[in-house]
Amino acid sequence: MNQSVSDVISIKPSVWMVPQVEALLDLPFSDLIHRAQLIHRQYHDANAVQLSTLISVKTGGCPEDCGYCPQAARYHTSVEDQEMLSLTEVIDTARAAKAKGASRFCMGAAWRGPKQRDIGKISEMISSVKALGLETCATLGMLKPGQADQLRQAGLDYYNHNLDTAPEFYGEVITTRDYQDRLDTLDQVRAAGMNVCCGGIVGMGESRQARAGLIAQLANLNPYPDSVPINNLVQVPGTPLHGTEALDHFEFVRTIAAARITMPKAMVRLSAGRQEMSEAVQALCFLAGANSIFYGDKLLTTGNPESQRDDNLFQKLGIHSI
Ligand code: SAM
Ligand code: DTB
Ligand code: SF4
Repeated sequence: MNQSVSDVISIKPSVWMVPQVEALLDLPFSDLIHRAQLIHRQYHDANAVQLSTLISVKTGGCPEDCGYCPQAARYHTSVEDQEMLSLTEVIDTARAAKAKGASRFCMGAAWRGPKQRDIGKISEMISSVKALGLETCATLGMLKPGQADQLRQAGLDYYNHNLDTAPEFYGEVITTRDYQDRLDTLDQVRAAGMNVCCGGIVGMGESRQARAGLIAQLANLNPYPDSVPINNLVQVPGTPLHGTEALDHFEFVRTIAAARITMPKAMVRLSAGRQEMSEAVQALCFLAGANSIFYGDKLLTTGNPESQRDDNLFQKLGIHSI
């Protein structure tokens, strides 16, 4: 082993500097996967993958300008706006997800943040889903003071709010809210006693250094997130990022491995973009330490592998769901 590889392998910093994460991403692929596997097996059942099902409870018409997002009102995509779903629709979908084996149900809304009048309806959804025996998660945008506590009281277990990318690349993607806004929402979620689900998107034209920057930001949150979704950009016609050069899949796998190494106890979620990945690439992601997926044939507005295909893949790989 050469000097730089052994240096990287021996480091377990409490604060991750961007060059240290970049050094991980630069490792020979097999060394990186080996390192990720060692950590993964120390903290997790290497053959267990957690299943979360998503539902979009309010779709499209969002005032924000996230360059990847088909739900932003200002971009002309094929997504049709949909006002808030009824409580019954949400409960029926959650019941079906549980029957198929999902353990967590995540409700997403295309908002900059919830208005106070929305919180009541969302709270009913959360408590009804929780009553089915599912873990609850919501992703509703930025939270105002007090809202995290209300969601927690309704029974919310996880709040998803992504940093999306490295600070230096962020302005290329989103201008209507800044990085600090996101960090503030995460602080409120943590202070309310909820689990933090926070990750990002790769394949948006960022550099490897920027991917390292994202991972370092996540790993340096104190404490680091309980759940870390790594999304590969789903390119949607009409969004500014449509047409971006696709990220090489090995680079995606490397990003998963870096997340696993820097955030050993977190659930690392192989998130958006699975429909464009072969089974072999997904297997590499599990090998690199991914231990959670979105399960069900739809993400929020875009496609996801059918659950039967995931069941088959798990069977081939000897993976059991949790
Ligand atoms: N509107 C809320 C917000 O942005 O905070 C919650 C929903 S938003 C759709 C949740 C996350 O989905 C985004 O932060 C982003 O990371 C991810 N996402 C959205 N569109 C995506 C796409 N086309 N490809 C990959 N990930 C995407
Ligand atoms: C996350 O990080 N990825 C999920 C979930 N959190 C809410 C959303 C992916 C959305 C992909 C594009 C769409 O389906 O609209
Ligand atoms: Fe709106 Fe969320 Fe899409 Fe950004 S990611 S445009 S905030 S729905």
